[in-house]
This record gives sequence, C-alpha cells and structure tokens, in this order.
Amino acid sequence: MLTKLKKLEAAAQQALDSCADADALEALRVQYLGKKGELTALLKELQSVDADQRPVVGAEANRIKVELGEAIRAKTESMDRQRRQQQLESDSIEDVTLPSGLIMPGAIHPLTQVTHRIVEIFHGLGYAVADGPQIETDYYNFSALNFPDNHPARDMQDTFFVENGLLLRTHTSPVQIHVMERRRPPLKIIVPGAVYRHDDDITHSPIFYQVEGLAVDESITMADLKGTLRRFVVEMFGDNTPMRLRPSFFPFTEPSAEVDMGCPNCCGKAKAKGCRLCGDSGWLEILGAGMVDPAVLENVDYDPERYQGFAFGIGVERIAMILYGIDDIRLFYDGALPFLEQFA
Ligand code: FA5
Repeated sequence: MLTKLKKLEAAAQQALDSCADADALEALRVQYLGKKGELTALLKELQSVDADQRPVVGAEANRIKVELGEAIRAKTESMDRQRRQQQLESDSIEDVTLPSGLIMPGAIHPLTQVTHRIVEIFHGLGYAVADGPQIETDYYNFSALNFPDNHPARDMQDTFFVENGLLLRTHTSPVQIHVMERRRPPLKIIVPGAVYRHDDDITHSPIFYQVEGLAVDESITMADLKGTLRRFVVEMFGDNTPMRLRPSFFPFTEPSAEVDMGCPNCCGKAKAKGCRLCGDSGWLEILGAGMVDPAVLENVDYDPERYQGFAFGIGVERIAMILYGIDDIRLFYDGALPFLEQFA
C-alpha cells in the first residue's frame, strides 16, 4: 500500500509539473482528489490494511492528499496571477489624460445661475451667505416674525404642514431669526434657498427659490434699504432700469414695501399695448422688503432703541423670468433638455 501511494505521488507530481493551464489543473485535481479519484480510491482500500499498519498508511495517504491539494491550489493561483499580469501589460493605458469620448457636457440650471449672480452682487456689497432648515416650526416661520396666532396674515402664505406641528418653510425669512439668535449686530446676510407653498399656476410654483437679505446695525434707515436695492437692480438689469417702491404689508417689517422695476419688454413705458410680461402696467414686482419691525428685534433680544434693520426677499424665478423673457414658471422644473440647453 505504501509503495502504491509513493507511485501515485510521483505520478501526480509529474502530471502537475506538466500542467499548462487552469483546465489541466482542474482535470488533475479531479483525477486524483475527486470523489472517484485515484487517491480517494486508495483511501477506501485502507480497511484491508493490517490494523497495526493502518495508522502509518493512513497518515501517509492524508499527507499526500493535503500536499497535493495545496500544490494544485498554489499553481492555480500563480497561473492566475501571471494571466492577470499579462492582461494588465497588454491592456496598459497610454495616456490617462486623453478624453474618453463619452462625456456629455452638463450645464448649470438657469435658476442656479441666477441665484449665483444675486449672491455675487450682494457679496460685493459685503453680505455673507447664511443657511437654515427647510422644515420649520410655527415659531420660526410665523410667531417670531410677528404673525399673531390666528391672524389672517398667515393665510397669505399657503402652508404645507408636516406632522408634529412642523411645516415646510413658506419663505426664507425664518433664517433671519435663526441668525439673529446666534449673532449680535452688526450683521449683513443673504440667504438663498428653497421655499414651499400650496400654489400652482404659470407664475407660481409649489416649490420655488428666494434670496433673503438682512442688515442690522445702529442708524440704519429706509434710505439704506432703497440704495441697496437700487444697486441690486442696476447690477442685475442695467443702469437705466426704472425702479419704484410701493407701500405694502408684511407682519415682520414696518414700514413695508414691494419693489417694482420697469418692464424690460415694453421698456418701462406704461400703457404700452399688449405687453405679455407686465400686462401693460409698465411695471413688474420683483421683491418684498421693509424695515425690520421692532417686535421682531425684541423676539431675539436686540434692543430696538439701539438697533435698526432692513430686510428683503427676492423671488429667484421672478428675476429669471424677467431676465430671460420666460412667461411660464413650470419650464424651469420640467427638465426638458431643449429648454435647459439654451442656458448652457
Ligand atoms: C415673502 O415671502 C417675504 N418673506 C419677503 C420679505 C422678506 C418681505 C423680508 C420683507 C422683508 P412674498 O410672499 O411676497 O414675501 O414673496 C416674495 C417673492 O417670492 C414674490 O415677490 C415672488 O417673486 C416670489 N413668490 C411668491 N410666491 C411664489 C410662488 N408660488 N412661486 C414662485 N415665486 C413666488
């Protein structure tokens, strides 16, 4: 039996040395170590060996089984490594900086482009960018901004309520409160971001974008607000763009104003005939603004005797529609490439 094992080991070793590929190695494994393999068959013969010889023969057979299995596995791995190395060498990339030819050029969305431009203008005037949550509490979205409980002013902004008394912010103004709670004056911030209202037609969208502005310091006046907004309009639409402030109402500003600019379609000449953009009024509303109400300053522990502030809220879609002469707000959200490609 030991002689048979020695012969089998020598034959298997010779066959292993001459194996040239993975298929041959697998065939060799099956031939010797498989269920019906030669070594397996010899192991079955162990029962016929004398009992005193059986441990020695058994140990030898197991040694050959383990070593042969290990040798086949090692040679398989080594051949695999060699094959991968050869593949790497033959596949080697000549120049990783060459373009792949599959790149589809993207473009920044027009609303993002307009937001960037607005931020850039106010950055130039010394404003820092601030951010706040889009899911808000009633306190930040309404109460802290001086909306009394059950007051009809809350209906001006059709609110999407989330569970547990939370809501989707209806404007970027709650970020005024978050920032003032954290910082002391003087401060000048702008807040670009998404807001939500239950509102849907060709000039209103359920999700839209605003850029909030807030400046608080000693001796700030309405003239500072007007000068700042004038600079914004000139930078955005050009030197000769007419602009006017119209009295309005927001619970968190007093006095409040809406700002109109001359319609670029009919050049600000009121009573033009058939202007699609301004409906022949000659004016387009672009934002809401005002002096921060002293009650709001008190809510964040600012002394209204010492500090004054102004704030404004710009509708980004409105600016983009005027800038590009677009009359349906939904075009911004449809994701239609022929529309979006025009802004690439
Ligand atoms: C506000 O949201 C105030 N928070 C703005 C403000 C800030 C006033 C600071 C004073 C001080 P208003 O609801 O008017 O105001 O919205 C501001 C702008 O958002 C509007 O002029 C309009 O351009 C835009 N807007 C309002 N609703 C929609 C809508 N559903 N879709 C697109 N744009 C909208």
